[in-house]
Order: sequence, then C-alpha cells, then structure tokens
Amino acid sequence: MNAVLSSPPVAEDGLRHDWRLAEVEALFELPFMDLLYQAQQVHRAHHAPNRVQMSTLLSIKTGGCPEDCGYCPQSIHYETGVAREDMMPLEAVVQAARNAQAAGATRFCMGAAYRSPKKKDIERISQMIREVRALGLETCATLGMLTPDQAHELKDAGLDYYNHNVDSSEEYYRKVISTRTYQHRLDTLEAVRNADLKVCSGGIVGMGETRTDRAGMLVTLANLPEHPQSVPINQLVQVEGTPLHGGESVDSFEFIRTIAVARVLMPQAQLRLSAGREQMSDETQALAFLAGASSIFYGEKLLTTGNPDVERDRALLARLKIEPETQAQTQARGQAGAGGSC
Ligand code: SAM
Ligand code: DTB
Ligand code: SF4
Repeated sequence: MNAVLSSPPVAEDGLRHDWRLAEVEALFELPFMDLLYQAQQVHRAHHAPNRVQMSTLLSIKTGGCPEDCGYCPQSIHYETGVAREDMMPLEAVVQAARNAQAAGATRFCMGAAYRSPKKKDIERISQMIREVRALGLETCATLGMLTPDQAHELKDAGLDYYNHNVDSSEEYYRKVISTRTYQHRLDTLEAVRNADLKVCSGGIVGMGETRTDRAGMLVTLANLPEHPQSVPINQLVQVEGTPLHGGESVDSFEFIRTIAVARVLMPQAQLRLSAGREQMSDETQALAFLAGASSIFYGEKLLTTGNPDVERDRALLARLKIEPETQAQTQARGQAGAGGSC
C-alpha cells in the first residue's frame, strides 16, 4: 500500500500534528479519484455528508488598511476603488446580523481592515459581539493582529471564533506581503488559542504559488498545537489595482485537490469553501463538497467583493440535496467543541 494511505502515528487528541512536507506532496500527487475517495471517507467519518454550514460576512470597517497584502483591495498601497469608511454603527451591524439570520446563516463574521485594532475599536466591537450573540448567532471576527489581552477581551465579550489566515507557505508569504511576517500570524494564532477562542485559519489558492507552497500552507495549519476548528480555503479574487491582478488562475482540479488534502490532514475541521465562489461553476462547487468542504460564505457580498446571490446558492444546494445546517445543529456542534468555524 502507498505509504501515505497507511495508518500514521496520532497525537493525544487522536489527530496527527507531525505531517512532513513530502507526505503532503505525495497526497497531492495521488490520482484525482483516489484522493477524492480518501477525502470523502475522512469527511463521512466526521461530518454529516449532505449538510453545509453557512456563515455571513460583514465588513464593519472597510478600506484604508496600512498593510500591503498583494491580493487585497483594502490596502492603502493600491488603487482599487475601495473607499475608506469609518466603523459601522452598532445598530447597522446588528440589523445586518438579523438579516443574515433570517436568510439562514448560523454564524456572523465581522471583518475590519486593520493591521491591529486599537483599544477603542476592541471596546466597540465587543459591544457588537454581545448583541449579535444575543440573537442566537455564533460570532466570529477578523481584525488583524491581536495581543493576548485583546484576545481575552474578545473572549469575555462572547466571541466564538477568530479568523486569522496564514494564507500561504512561509516562503511564499514574504513574496506577497512585506509589512508583517509569517511569525506575526503564528503569534496571533497562539494568543487566540490561549484565550480559548476557536481558531479559524486557512489561506488563498491561486496567487501564483507552487503546489509545494500549497502543501506547505496545509502542513503549517495541520501541525499547529491544535488543528484550527475552521479552515477557509479561498480562491484568489483578482481585483484590478492589486499586484496579483492579471496572474494565471489556478486550475480548478488543483483547487479541489487542495480542499481534499486539507480534509485528509484536518479531519474534524470545518472546511470552508470561501472566496472565489462567484466565479466558480456549480460543478466545481459540487466537487469541493465531495472533497470535504463543509461550509460556505452565504450572502451577496464577502467583504468588498461579490459572492453568489442567495437564490443561486439555495438552488445549488437543493439540486445537490445538501441541507443547510440549522441554528440548533450549529450550536450543538459549537458546544461539543468539534468542527466549529468562523
Ligand atoms: N485585516 C485582517 C487580516 O488580514 O487578517 C482581516 C481581513 S482580511 C480581508 C481576511 C482575509 O481575507 C485575508 O487573510 C485573506 O485570506 C482574505 N482575502 C483578502 N483579499 C482576498 C482576495 N482578493 N481573494 C481571496 N481572499 C482574500
Ligand atoms: C476568509 O478566509 N475569507 C473571507 C474571511 N476569511 C474574512 C474574506 C474574503 C475576502 C475576499 C475579498 C473581499 O471581499 O474583500
Ligand atoms: Fe489589511 Fe487584511 Fe487586507 Fe491585508 S488582508 S491589506 S491586513 S485588510
């Protein structure tokens, strides 16, 4: 039998945290059908096979970000037409959360274009978290780098998940972002874990990285002290004005392979098919679910770019007989501590 298919050593939590790059590259090399079969087996052992959790995103503070992430329309370094806006008022955020809940989302993720939030930002966002949580939605936030104290403050406000992506391999990361390091990302993830927040961390495929970079990104995530409860896999949305606009798109089977390998490495994680769905065919999305994706962003907008409209998503799920996860199912999974997501 192929070495990557035989039983590997496991850690105390029953999961592996000692993946070697060569092993993960070997998974990527498998015949497509063998890889999908393996991923689907892992998926069915840990998740309801015909259910997808839905999260809605809201940009509560848009644009004007001092970081130079080469993919991001919100960076001040690039002319993308995204206007800088102040933080949204509390009531508007809570109304957006109510709308998302009424449309069927079970989790509400608030994103801000910060390198790192200031004290007064954390205070205002803590109030948003309290009110969104009071609706019965799970809460998540993505606000850039956090100190350990800030992570604890967000936890005290009732935050469930914190999203902070490693985005690529350490080697490729420095080619895409110069204003912070990979280690900065890992330090925030440590602060988030230590505050007992659930971790949402994944990355972007299609930035011109190699397969080795994609494997390296997944090795970083799987070898963290705990697997992230949620792993968003984004396909780059090419935005005019950003340095990554105009590059070659990733092959759709390679994108699906990345999801399948993530599923094999992190069996319990909520794997989110994230940015890039608007440009994806229904067939590619169906393959992503077969490869182990268990969640989507739902609603017509991501942060600043488009997402499929609600009618298209409802029709796709209905055609595939995939049921949206209910609020009660999301809450039960959150309480069980497994498979949470941002
Ligand atoms: N400023 C915070 C940060 O960087 O962590 C939070 C917001 S930031 C927009 C969240 C994530 O969105 C990034 O880490 C990246 O993975 C993703 N993202 C941003 N622009 C994207 C794009 N054009 N295509 C795909 N994903 C993107
Ligand atoms: C994640 O991994 N993807 C989401 C969420 N986490 C915050 C963001 C995608 C942003 C896509 C570009 C935009 O809409 O600005
Ligand atoms: Fe700023 Fe986040 Fe965009 Fe980077 S990805 S420029 S940190 S908003």
